[in-house]
Amino acid sequence: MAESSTQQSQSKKVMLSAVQPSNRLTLGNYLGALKIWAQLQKDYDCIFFAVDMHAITSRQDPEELREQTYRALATYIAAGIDPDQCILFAQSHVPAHAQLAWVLTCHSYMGELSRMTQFKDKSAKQGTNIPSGLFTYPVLMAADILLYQTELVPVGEDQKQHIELTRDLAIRMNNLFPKAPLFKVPEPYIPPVGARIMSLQNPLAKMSKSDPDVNSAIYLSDSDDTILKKLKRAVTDSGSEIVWDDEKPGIKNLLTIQAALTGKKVPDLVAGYVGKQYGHLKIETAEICIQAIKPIRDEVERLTKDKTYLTQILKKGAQSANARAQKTLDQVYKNVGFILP
Ligand code: ATP
Ligand code: LTN
Repeated sequence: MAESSTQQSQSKKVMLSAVQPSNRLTLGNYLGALKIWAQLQKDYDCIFFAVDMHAITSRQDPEELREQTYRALATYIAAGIDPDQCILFAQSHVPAHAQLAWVLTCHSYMGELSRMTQFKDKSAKQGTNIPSGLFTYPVLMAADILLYQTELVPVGEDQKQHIELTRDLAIRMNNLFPKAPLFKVPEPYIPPVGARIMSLQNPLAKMSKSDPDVNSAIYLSDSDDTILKKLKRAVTDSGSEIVWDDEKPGIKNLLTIQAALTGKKVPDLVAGYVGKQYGHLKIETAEICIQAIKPIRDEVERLTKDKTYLTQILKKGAQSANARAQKTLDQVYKNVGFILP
């Protein structure tokens, strides 16, 4: 970070968030996370990273993971995150994340971790040998957040429960060591529109970058043609009227995508579709997606080729992040009774 922005950042609240580089990012990641980060970045001291350590809770191809980590970083920048104003890095470059995670693991309970719906969903898909990292994943996420005295965490709806757990752990640790609070207690920021974009193939399930059905998600790397094809094939509902109705989750999803991308209100969008068919809605949604995604896709392609530039950003980010994280970690180590080296 430039000197002036470092000084400026000291008076601002910390906003922090992250995405797993487990595949190419989706429209859901953009609307639930990246777009919001870019909108809020000016008002906060911002920290964004790629959680490569979270990604290995499911099996990853090593070369692919490295490439997706660069790509995630490039996508942040292409989506409008300013690398001169924000700290950008890879989670594995800051050892304090794993170090604090261990201390928090020793203060978290099996019961509370067993209640995490993401663990239940993902472990159900894993079969018999469930990695224990999948179980302790939310504790690593809590460490990510608490290390930087974060006040605001912009995330999609699915992460709300993990932020609740993070708050519980922060309060528990602060109460255990009451001389001086160790951690700020963070708040989630869940966007009012676009916090839960649904799968195009099953509008009752979340759009997810690790869904094996590539037609279920729009990736930010998809060509214009692919976006159009995927939206034409999107599963819609019985009937033919375009209305906002719980009985029509497929239609609701397309209207939500339009509302989140254009800033228009759902009732205004619905009013424009009186007398029109599902086909119109699909094609117009595709056009809106293409317009939003094309510039991001082109910029990601350009940036991912420039590894020198991305490496430089990662190095600078890791330096700033390590310095800030170490301060919190030292306090925690001191409080739990470790001899500081
Ligand atoms: P995976 O399938 O690998 O678990 P994911 O697509 O669910 O990945 P994450 O890396 O877990 O994405 O999430 C990154 C951010 O994107 C989080 O803030 C998450 O809440 C948000 N997000 C993920 N999917 C959606 C979605 N369908 N709609 C809105 N926000 C989403
Ligand atoms: N668990 C999140 C990714 C994540 C995260 C974080 C988000 C890891 N650490 C810290 C916000 C803040 C997910 O799966 N979406």
